[in-house]
Amino acid sequence: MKKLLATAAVAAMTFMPLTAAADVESDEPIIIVQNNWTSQLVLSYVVGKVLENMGYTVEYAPSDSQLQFQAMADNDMDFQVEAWEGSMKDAFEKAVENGMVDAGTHDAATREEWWIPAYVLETCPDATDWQGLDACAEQFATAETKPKGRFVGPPADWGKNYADRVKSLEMDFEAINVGQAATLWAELQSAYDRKEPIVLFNWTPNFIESKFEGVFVDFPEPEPACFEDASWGPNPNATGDCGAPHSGWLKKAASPRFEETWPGAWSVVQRINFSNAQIADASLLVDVDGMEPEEAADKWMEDNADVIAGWTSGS
Ligand code: TMO
Repeated sequence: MKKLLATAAVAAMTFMPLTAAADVESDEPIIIVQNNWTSQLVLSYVVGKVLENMGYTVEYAPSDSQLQFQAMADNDMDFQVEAWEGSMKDAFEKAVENGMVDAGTHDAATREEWWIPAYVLETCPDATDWQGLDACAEQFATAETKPKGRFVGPPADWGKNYADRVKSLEMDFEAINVGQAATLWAELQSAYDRKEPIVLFNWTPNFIESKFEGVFVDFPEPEPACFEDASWGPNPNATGDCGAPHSGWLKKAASPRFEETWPGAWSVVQRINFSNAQIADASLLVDVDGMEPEEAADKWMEDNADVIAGWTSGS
């Protein structure tokens, strides 16, 4: 019986990934941060599974997209795979000053901004620009907001207060935040089906671009002066009269203890580098194909085996 078990163990090991090894530097769990949008959840599992296949112990911890950075600076959490410039720049940079590690920038170019379906341009032709959109604000009014237009805003923990931007730009809109991402897409689907005007928070890369035709609304590009100097921007009397970057960064973040505690894992996470298509695919598997995030991670890993081999080789 003992011999049989030993044989089975050897056989099982033969089929384990080449990188599997019991001799990792530490068995202490690497705590991977999870947020509340789809690509982040899927890709967190991808990173976790890759590290587990190498023999590391991984735990997942949900966190607020703003508070997570200080938690990493404090070594309470260890890794975040998707930090977005448009919504997280300030919290990210503040945490770096406090010891959090900037673990590198992905190739992906990102945008997080007000977005309209293409049919909106039939009734509001200049809505690709914030002033053109504002001129048609009443088309977007609901019983709750009329005569102002409704901007369907993101969950409050995604960092930006769009009510402030509306005020700074003196727009005829009211920002109504949803509680979770799924509500954004439900609102979009229901408006889309009836071709009703809607303007909502959206981002790229995301599954939306493969399912709905639409465009981002251009606001003034942000510069530090927008938030410090009232005279900057379209409203000479207010700060915050600008939008999110039209092409923003996407970064990884890590705890200061990461590199010294798990050097092998560190060299892998440093090599992780997502393209726009890879991130959009991760969200598509869940939001269009209906998979659970963890199941989607397995499928993503299957589809991107060569990408993962690139991260793990040389470690
Ligand atoms: C942080 N997000 C990608 C949802 O804008």
